[in-house]
Amino acid sequence: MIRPLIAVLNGPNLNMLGLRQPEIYGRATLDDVEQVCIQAAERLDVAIDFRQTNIEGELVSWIQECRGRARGIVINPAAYSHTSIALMDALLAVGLPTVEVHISNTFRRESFRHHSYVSLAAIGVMAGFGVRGYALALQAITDIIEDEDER
Ligand code: CA2
Repeated sequence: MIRPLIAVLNGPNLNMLGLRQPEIYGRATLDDVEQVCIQAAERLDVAIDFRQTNIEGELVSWIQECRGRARGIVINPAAYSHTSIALMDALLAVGLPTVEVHISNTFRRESFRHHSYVSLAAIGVMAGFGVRGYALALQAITDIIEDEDER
């Protein structure tokens, strides 16, 4: 059996994780986040394609490339969550089950972080669980893929 592919996409400044602001984002680096995802994927028997970019258009292209290739998307759009209609439109266009992840609890922070355009295209949001939110999101997407395959 071919393992279903889940894209794990990360937005701007997440390459700085672990280097600054540990009181908000913890001490894990982006490499550590990738390891969390690799271990979760092995446990769940899915494949992942883990990426990070600081460029909004690159995220849009990566989301579009998921069409016909991936079964689901886990995305931490970082600050683009709060600004990007383009990301929301791309996710709605591909129509894949999507879980939005935020390492911090955005609802306990500044009010401009309380709104996410991306949430309008997501099945659900994991916010505030630290980097383990990525593993929880992969679990949720895998459950959804299994439900789709049983239908
Ligand atoms: O909590 C999250 O995962 C966020 O998506 C992180 C974004 C922020 O804009 C969102 O509101 C919530 C920030 C990305 C990481 O930025 C860093 C900045 C300095 C040091 C380390 C990371």
